[in-house]
Amino acid sequence: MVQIGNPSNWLVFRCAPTVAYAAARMGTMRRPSALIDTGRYPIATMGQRRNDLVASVRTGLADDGCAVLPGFLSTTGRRELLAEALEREPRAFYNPANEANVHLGDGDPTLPDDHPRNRFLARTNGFVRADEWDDSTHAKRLYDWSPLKDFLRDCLGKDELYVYDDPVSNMIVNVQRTGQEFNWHFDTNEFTITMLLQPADQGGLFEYVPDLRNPADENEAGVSAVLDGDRRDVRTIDLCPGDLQFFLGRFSLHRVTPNEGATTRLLLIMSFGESPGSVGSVQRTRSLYGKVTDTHLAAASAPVRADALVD
Ligand SMILES: O=C(O)CCC(=O)C(=O)O
Repeated sequence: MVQIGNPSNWLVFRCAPTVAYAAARMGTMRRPSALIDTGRYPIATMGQRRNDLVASVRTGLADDGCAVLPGFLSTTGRRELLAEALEREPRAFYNPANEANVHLGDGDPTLPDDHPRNRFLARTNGFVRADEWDDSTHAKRLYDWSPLKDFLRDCLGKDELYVYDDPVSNMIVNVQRTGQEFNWHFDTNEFTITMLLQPADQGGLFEYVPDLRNPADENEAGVSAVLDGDRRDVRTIDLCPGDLQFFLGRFSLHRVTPNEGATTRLLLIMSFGESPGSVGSVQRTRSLYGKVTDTHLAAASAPVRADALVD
């Protein structure tokens, strides 16, 4: 974590109540840079300040698999991105099954009942799909903005970074209304950035266990321990609106606790990968987003993954 400083206290205090932005749009299309507080985060300008930012994120990711840049979005960015999310939130998809395992996938009848693959936990959140945003939206323009991708690539120390190729889930909003939660799980894509647009008044906290699995080891015993309530390695973050969070969700088990307040929690998620062509599995995509495309069906026979982990 970048900004927290004191690893013995992973629960960051809840931010002051934010202005409840009206959904009214400004009617003006902003440059992507206007959505970012570039005074504080000059990500598009090469130089020492950018280098320092990159170094601080790298340290957070190396130490904890997670880093936060507080107040990354400008006031305009928070307003515009929240307005777009609020407009689409009524069309979020909720899976009536209301439960999922850590792979957000099917169980396996050949494995014991207490194997992580066969342990299903409450998952009641919804998602606004990527195809709800066309290329003219602020969120999509920011996702496709090269200086942001270049900054992320440098923060990750990668030679190249690709927008996650999944047309249904590469840029989504996690919607958690009162009482809703997102169970412990791993991600398919290697790397995600999130931007909190509207927090829960109570609850709705992001929790994670860094590096619980790695490309060579699913660490089923470690996963089972967390599911059984072992909180020794659990870290909790209470994000503020406009914060940018870097997260290596393929290896760190993570969840969002139930929203215990009256305000719907809305979080924008942008996913990236080290290799092109990776998309979610047909089962997982249908279950989470209620839809698959020809791209998912075509990729099913030869999935592109950087490792052999269960999705
Ligand atoms: O809503 C969040 O903070 C986390 C979303 C999440 O778990 C994910 O993107 O996999």
